[in-house]
Amino acid sequence: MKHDRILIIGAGGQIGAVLSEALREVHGTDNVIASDLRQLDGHSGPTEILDALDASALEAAVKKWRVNQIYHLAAILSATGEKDPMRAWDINMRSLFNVLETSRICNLKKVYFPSSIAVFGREAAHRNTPQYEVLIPETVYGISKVAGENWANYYYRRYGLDVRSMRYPGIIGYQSMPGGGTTDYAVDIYHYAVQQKPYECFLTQDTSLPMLYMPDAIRATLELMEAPANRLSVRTSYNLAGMSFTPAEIAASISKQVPGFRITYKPDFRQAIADSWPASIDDSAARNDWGWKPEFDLDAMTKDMLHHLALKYGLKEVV
Ligand code: NAD
Ligand code: AKB
Repeated sequence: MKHDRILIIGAGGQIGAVLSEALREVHGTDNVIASDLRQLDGHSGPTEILDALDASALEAAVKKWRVNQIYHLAAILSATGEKDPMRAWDINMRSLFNVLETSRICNLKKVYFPSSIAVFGREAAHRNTPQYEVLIPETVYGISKVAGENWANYYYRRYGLDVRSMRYPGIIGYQSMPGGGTTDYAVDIYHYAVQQKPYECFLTQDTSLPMLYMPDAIRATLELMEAPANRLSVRTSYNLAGMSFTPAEIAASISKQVPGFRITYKPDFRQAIADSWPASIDDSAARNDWGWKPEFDLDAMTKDMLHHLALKYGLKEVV
C-alpha cells in the first residue's frame, strides 16, 4: 500500500508543533516531514529547513521527500502583521502562491491551508456569524486570509487541486506558545495562573471571542483532511467553532482551580482587532458536511491546561 507523504510548512509554530506529531501517529513517523525557517528540535520524525518564499527550494523538498500532501501553516498572524503590513502581505501571499503552484505542478493529492475568524470584520453579524457572510477584514492578516481562501477555491475549481481549509478561532494549547495573534492572551493567562502570578490582559474584560482547545483543533484538521471529497460543499474555508468566552470568563474559570488568581486589564492596539472580530461562529456547514463536533468547553479546557502546565513547570498539581 502506498502511504501518504506529508510536508508541513511552519511546523515550528504553535499549531505545527502539535499537528506534526498527530499526523505522524496517523501516517507513520517517517512519512511526515516537518519544516520551518529554522532547525526544528524535539521532533520524532524527519525535519527540513525550508523558506516557503523560496519556490525552487519548496519544489526540491517536495521531490526529495516524494511528498503528496502539503500542510501550509506558515503565516504572520494578526497582531504581528499590523506592525509591518507589507511584510505580512508578502509572506502570507507569496508563500501560499508557492504552495499552490508547486502542488499543481507536482500533481499533489491534497493541500491544507488554515484560514481564520480574522476574515470577518465589523460589517459581519457579530454573533453566530454565518458561513457565507460579508468579508471586510480590518487587518492585513485578515485580508490575506480572505484572498487565500479565494485562491484555494480558484485552484480547486480551475485545476482540480484538492485544497481544504477551515477558519480556526483562537487556538489554545499547553504544548507550544502562540505566535503573535490577538487571541494569544488566552494561552498566556494559563502560564501566569499556574505559576500563581497575576495576569495583565491586553483586552477588556468583556471582549468575547471564538476559541478552540488544541486537541479539538487537531482533530478537526485531521477529520477535514480525511473526509470524502464529495462531502465537502465549501471550497473557500469552513467556519469552525468550539467555545466563546471573555477574559473575565476565562479568569473566573481559572479561579475555580486557582483560588485567588488575579487579573487586571490594560487594552492595547489588539483591542481594535478583537472588536472587529465575531463573538461567536455558526459552524453548521462543518457539522453537516463532515461531522464536526467540539469536545471541550471552557472549564474542561481550563482543567486540562492547568494540569499539563503544572507538569511542564515541574509544579505541584494545581488541580
Ligand atoms: P505561528 O506563528 O505559531 O507559527 C508559524 C510558523 O511559520 C513559525 O514557526 C514560523 O517560523 C514559520 N514561518 C514564518 N515564515 C515562514 C516562511 N517564509 N517559511 C517557512 N516557515 C515560515 O502560527 P500558528 O499559530 O501555528 O498558526 C498556523 C496557521 O494557522 C497560520 O496560517 C495561522 O494563520 C493559522 N491560524 C492560527 C490560529 C491560532 O490561534 N494559532 C488561529 C487561526 C488561524
Ligand atoms: C490571531 O489572533 O491572529 C490568531 C487568529 C484567530 O487567527 N489566533
